[in-house]
Amino acid sequence: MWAFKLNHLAFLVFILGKYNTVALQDVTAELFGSANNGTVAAFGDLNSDKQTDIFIIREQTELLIFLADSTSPYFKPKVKITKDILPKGTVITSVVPGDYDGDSQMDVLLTAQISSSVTTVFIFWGNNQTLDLGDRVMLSKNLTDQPLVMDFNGDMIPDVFGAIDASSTEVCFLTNRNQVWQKALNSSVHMRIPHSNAFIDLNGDFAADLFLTTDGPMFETWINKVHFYSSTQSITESIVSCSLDVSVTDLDGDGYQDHLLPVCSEESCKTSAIYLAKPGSEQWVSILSDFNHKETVWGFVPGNTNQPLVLHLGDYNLDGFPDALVILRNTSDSSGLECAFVLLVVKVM
Ligand SMILES: *[C@@H]1O[C@H](CO)[C@@H](O)[C@H](O)[C@H]1NC(C)=O
Ligand SMILES: *[C@@H]1O[C@H](CO)[C@@H](O)[C@H](O)[C@H]1NC(C)=O
Ligand SMILES: *[C@@H]1O[C@H](CO)[C@@H](O)[C@H](O)[C@H]1NC(C)=O
Ligand SMILES: *[C@@H]1O[C@H](CO)[C@@H](O)[C@H](O)[C@H]1NC(C)=O
Ligand SMILES: *[C@@H]1O[C@H](CO)[C@@H](O)[C@H](O)[C@H]1NC(C)=O
Ligand SMILES: [Ca+2]
Repeated sequence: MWAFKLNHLAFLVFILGKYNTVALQDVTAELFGSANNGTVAAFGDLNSDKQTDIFIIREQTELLIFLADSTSPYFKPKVKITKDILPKGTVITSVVPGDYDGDSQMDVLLTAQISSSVTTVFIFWGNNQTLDLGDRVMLSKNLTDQPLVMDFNGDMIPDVFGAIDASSTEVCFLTNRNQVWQKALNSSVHMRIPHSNAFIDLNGDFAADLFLTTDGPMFETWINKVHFYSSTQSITESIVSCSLDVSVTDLDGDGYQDHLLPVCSEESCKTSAIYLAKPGSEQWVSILSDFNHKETVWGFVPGNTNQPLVLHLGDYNLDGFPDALVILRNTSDSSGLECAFVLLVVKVM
C-alpha cells in the first residue's frame, strides 16, 4: 500500500528453500529499457493476459502502468493517468489494483492528498482491458490515513476499510459502482498513523482476520467470525524498534498463509532481517538476515511517519510462487541510495 522512492531498480534473485542466498542477477535494463525511474507502487494484471503488470508513480503526480510484453523491454508504459486527469495539486500516495465493482475487470484505486493531510480515494474503472480514464469515482468520505483494501463481507470483491476520524473506522463497498458506507468495528479503535494494518488469518481458521496497529505502540486483532468482527484482543508488546509492515502470503505453496515481517534491529536499520511466522505458530523465525550484495551492505530504509518498512508481495517471475519486493538502502552511503530489490522465491527440490 505504500509508495516509496526509487532511484534505480535492481533485481536480486535468491532462493528461499533452505533460507540461503544462491544467485544474484541484475535484469533491470532488459525489463524496463531506459524508463526505469519512478516509484514502484503496485503489481497486478491490468489487461487480463495473465502477466503481471507494474504500476509506477512518477513525480508523485502521475501513474504509469507498464504492461508486460513478450519482447524486450518486457514492461512497456501503456496506460497513463496524467496530472491533468486529477484535481490540481494532487499528490498520489499509493495505488491498489483490484476489481472493486465486481465486473471481473481490474480497476485501479489511487490514494492521494490534495493540499491537505487527509487521504482522498479515487477509483478508475477498468474497461476493455484498460482503464476508462474519463470514468472515475472519488469516495464521498476522506480517510485519516491509507485505507486497507480487503474483502470485508466475504463476497470476493475487495472493499475499502479505513479510519474516517480519530476513533471510528468505516468500510466502503463498491459493488456495481454504488458507494455504500458502513461502520466497520463496533468499538472505537485509535489507529496509529501511519498504520501497518493487515488482513490475515491470525487464528488458522481459514477466515482472514484484521490485524490493526493502534496508538501505543500496540496491536489489536479482530477475529473474523463468519464475516463478523466481534472479538478483540490487544497485544501490548512492541516487536521491533522500527515501524513494521506485515505482509502475508503462502510462501512455500503449502496452502497456508505465512506472515512476513520486515524488521530493523535499531532505528537506523543498519541490521535488517525478514522474519516469517507459519500459521498457528507464535514464533517468528528469521529467513533472511544477510543483506550483502557485491560487498555492499543493504538495509531497510528506516521507517518514518510517511513510510513504514516496505515489503510488497507478487509473483514477479510467474512461477506460481509469491515473491517479495523490498526497498533497501546502502547502509554505508550517507547520501542514501535506495534500490528496489525483488526477492524471488524459488522452489528447491
Ligand atoms: C524519468 O524518465 C523520464 C523519461 O525518460 C524523464 O522525462 C524524467 O525526467 C525522468 N525523471 C527523473 C526524476 O529522472
Ligand atoms: C476494445 O479494445 C480493442 C483494442 O483496443 C478494440 O479493437 C475494441 O473495439 C474494443 N472493444 C470495445 C467493446 O470497446
Ligand atoms: C476530501 O478532500 C478533498 C481534498 O482536500 C476535498 O476536495 C473534498 O471535499 C473532501 N471530501 C469530503 C467529503 O470532505
Ligand atoms: C460488538 O458486537 C458484538 C456482537 O454483537 C458484541 O458481543 C460486543 O459486545 C460488541 N462490542 C462492543 C464494544 O459494543
Ligand atoms: C555503498 O556505499 C559505499 C560508500 O559510499 C560505496 O563504496 C559503495 O560502492 C556503495 N554501493 C553501491 C552498490 O552503490
Ligand atoms: Ca471492475
